[in-house]
Amino acid sequence: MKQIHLLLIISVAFTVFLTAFSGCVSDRERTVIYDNETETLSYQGEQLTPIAQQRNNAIRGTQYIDRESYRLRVDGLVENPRNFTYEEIIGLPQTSKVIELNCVEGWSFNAKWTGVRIAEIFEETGVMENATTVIFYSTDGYSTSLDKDYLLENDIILAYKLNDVTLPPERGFPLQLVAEDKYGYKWAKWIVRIELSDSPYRGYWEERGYNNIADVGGPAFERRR
Ligand SMILES: Nc1nc2c(c(=O)[nH]1)N[C@H]1C(S)=C(S)[C@@H](COP(=O)(O)O)O[C@H]1N2
Ligand SMILES: [Mo]
Repeated sequence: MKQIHLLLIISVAFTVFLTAFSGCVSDRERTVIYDNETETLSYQGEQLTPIAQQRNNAIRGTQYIDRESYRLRVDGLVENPRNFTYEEIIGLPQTSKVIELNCVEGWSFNAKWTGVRIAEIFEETGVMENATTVIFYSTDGYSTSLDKDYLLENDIILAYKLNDVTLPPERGFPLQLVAEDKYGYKWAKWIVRIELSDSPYRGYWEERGYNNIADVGGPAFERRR
């Protein structure tokens, strides 16, 4: 009877050890390959966080968007409202930069982002002078906004690649806003519409008390009447 107990304890301990150990190894050594694309783990002397170790966050889980039928609607205060196809977006001039994403929950990761500068989209659609606010809408009902000037002055990009890999569905395929120096909740994923407006706007988390400025290091919450 004693021996059976001992055997049971040993086998349980071994299983626990094996599970923990294998998870650890696969996390550290796995290079994620999606559709024959190999992940880049350093760029211009900077260490990038492997996708497998990057956390993500979404109000209603992963959205699956079809590449062929996808359209990015750009409207509001623009001369030429337009629907861009995925091919049209990736055909625009391409920019890459290494930027850290900081969630207000306290986690962060560093990645190489590749995509199109918002300025290119603005040029294509003829953004009007009086537009001040840019609103991003996603398929999960999420939305957020940023000042037009912030987007232009900082060469903010809409990314379609992450560490040189096409943005995976769980990470926002086809587009995630790379809102440099802003908290993660400004980094809209699964963007399907960009609206130019001349009045202030509060997005999903902003409406629930999060700061509309969202500067990394600044206050996460905002006192509202
Ligand atoms: N459409 C959509 N975009 C979103 C969210 C969301 O729930 N829905 N969550 C935001 C929050 S709170 C964070 S921290 C980042 C996480 O981005 P990641 O998946 O690239 O880590 O996505 C942001 N963009
Ligand atoms: Mo977040």
